[in-house]
Amino acid sequence: MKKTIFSGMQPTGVAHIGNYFGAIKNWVSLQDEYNCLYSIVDLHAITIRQNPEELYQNTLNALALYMACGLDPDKNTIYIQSHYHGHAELCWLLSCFTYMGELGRMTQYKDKSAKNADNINLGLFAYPTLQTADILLFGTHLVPVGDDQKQHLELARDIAIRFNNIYGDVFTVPEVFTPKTGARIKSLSDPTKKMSKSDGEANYVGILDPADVVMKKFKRAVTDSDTEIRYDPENKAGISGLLEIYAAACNVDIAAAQREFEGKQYGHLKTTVAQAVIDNVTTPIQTKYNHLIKNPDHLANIAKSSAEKAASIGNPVLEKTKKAVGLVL
Ligand code: AQP
Repeated sequence: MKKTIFSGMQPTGVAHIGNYFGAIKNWVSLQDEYNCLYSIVDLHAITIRQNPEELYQNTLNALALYMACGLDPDKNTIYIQSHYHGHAELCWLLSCFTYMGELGRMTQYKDKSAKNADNINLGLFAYPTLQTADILLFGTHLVPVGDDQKQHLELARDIAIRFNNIYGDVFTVPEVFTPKTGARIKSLSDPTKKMSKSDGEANYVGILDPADVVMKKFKRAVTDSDTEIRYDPENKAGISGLLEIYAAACNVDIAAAQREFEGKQYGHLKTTVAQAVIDNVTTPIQTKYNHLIKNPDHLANIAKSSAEKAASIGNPVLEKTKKAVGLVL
């Protein structure tokens, strides 16, 4: 029996190379070895106010993007989270086993509530409980995510263990998988922070950015006033961030990336990293994406049949959970 993977991405804007290196690229590499569910987590996206037309379009586009990145819909269950009610239902059950104190300690909640001070809603606070439900619903063994999600994954494990301690072996306790290179791709405008969709255009390179835009963004990347190309995240965050992107784009380790740029100038580093991203990531993905997006009926069919498949895997776990707490089925 293959083990199960669950992971997801929010359809908030177009995915960036951080989402790709931190998550999607690894999803692709794990798709043969595991039974994989990859979701477009639209219910998570609405914890921040979204433009409805944009959310709608971004959700459909994300499906094409997942496939353009190399996810095979015949091997993986690629679906839209809100198409399967099990997520919201299990979230409610698990919210009765999540403490306010633990949710209040989540770094993402603190960051996002600071950025959206006029809309600190219950959904934003409970986001990690919904994420826990997403994962536990499918008996997930492994969750491939970027570094920023590690804290949420620890909470998911705590909730699963807490529930199992009361009711017996209901949930599989998931493990987190983060890649050696690319687990936290840095912002180009503030390399002390992670690259993020919601921090402004200049900070991220979108997977669908045209080549000239990718080049321009890298040329403007914030570095330092020194001249040495050396991997030193503490003191040279910008240069180290660029070396990480290069290593992830070329599938080499950081030491090899650093050796390649010894004695070279910052300008050379920036354009070489940009070209590696264009050649190895954005251009090949865009070619496939532009083809897939022309056939919305095909995408809709995949979304529908995948949601049915997700339900067939999730429903038995949902029932087991309801039964455990004493709900009448
Ligand atoms: N900078 C990053 N480096 C590596 N991995 C990253 N991920 C996100 N940013 C980086 C990983 O991408 C997956 C999907 O993330 P998400 O869309 O669910 O939400 P997020 O983590 O909140 O991503 P953003 O870009 O920062 O979106 P906004 O700005 O909308 O909140 C996850 O596995 C994540 O770890």
